[in-house]
Amino acid sequence: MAGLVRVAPDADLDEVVEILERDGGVIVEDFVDATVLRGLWHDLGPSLEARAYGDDWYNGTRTRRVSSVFARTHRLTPVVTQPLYLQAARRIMQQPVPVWIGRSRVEMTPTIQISGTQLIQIHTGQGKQPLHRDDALHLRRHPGPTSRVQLMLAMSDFTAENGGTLVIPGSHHWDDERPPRADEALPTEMRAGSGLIWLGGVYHGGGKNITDTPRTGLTIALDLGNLRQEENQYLAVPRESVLAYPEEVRRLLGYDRCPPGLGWYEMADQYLVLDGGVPGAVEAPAA
Ligand SMILES: O=C(O)CCC(=O)C(=O)O
Repeated sequence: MAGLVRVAPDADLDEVVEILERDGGVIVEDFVDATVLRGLWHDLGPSLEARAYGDDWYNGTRTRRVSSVFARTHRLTPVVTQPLYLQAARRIMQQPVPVWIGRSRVEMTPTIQISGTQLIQIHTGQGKQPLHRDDALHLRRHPGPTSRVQLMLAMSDFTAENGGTLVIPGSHHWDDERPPRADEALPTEMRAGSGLIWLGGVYHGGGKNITDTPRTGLTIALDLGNLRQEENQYLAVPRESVLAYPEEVRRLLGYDRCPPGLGWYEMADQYLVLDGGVPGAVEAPAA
């Protein structure tokens, strides 16, 4: 089976969407530049160093994981808004849905949102993670519409030997009766700064690290806005960290109303909470 296609960061969006829909994944070389990568290591490296290994077979007992990533660094705008990632996610997931309101037929387009975020550092001796589909979180049936488009940014080089993410290209087309086999999965090999984008229905998993250096990746999932976030961003990212990001990212963090009307607060768009407050919002009763 052929490995995933590699594209340049300025590749044509139509072409990338076509590859993603066909193969379920794509590797974007030089997804971010060296300055962005250095900044991320500066902010996030210490949290990884301080973190103990996981203690279960799924998350790995020689793997360090750190979440709440948008609270730990304010340098993620160029990552989550990288045009091939964000625009491909929008094109694939933001499909209009027809809705009747009385005798009017209205097309409603869902939002998308940041769902799970994690730094994943696979150390020497970590074995393969079981292959899985991340949209299992949404209890999706397959094949079917995509509810997640995910990124793995290589914070260090990814190789076949150090645990580069294992992916089964095309497996998002399989039905729910076909289990993944280890010999169908291919390792993702990419330089630090490159990114793997894949669809939620694709079987994948962390690889085995038989080298003497860790492999570090930063993963961000974009999900349909009408689903529950995997990681609760309202708890994970304090208001001051949300405000450190531009409007587009704030909305992606969950401060956006998904049509026709999910997530409102005091019957208003929840974004107003960040933008001067919501008129008439409840105040705590006096003690
Ligand atoms: O670390 C990786 O390469 C993939 C990890 C993964 O798929 C997971 O933890 O669910």
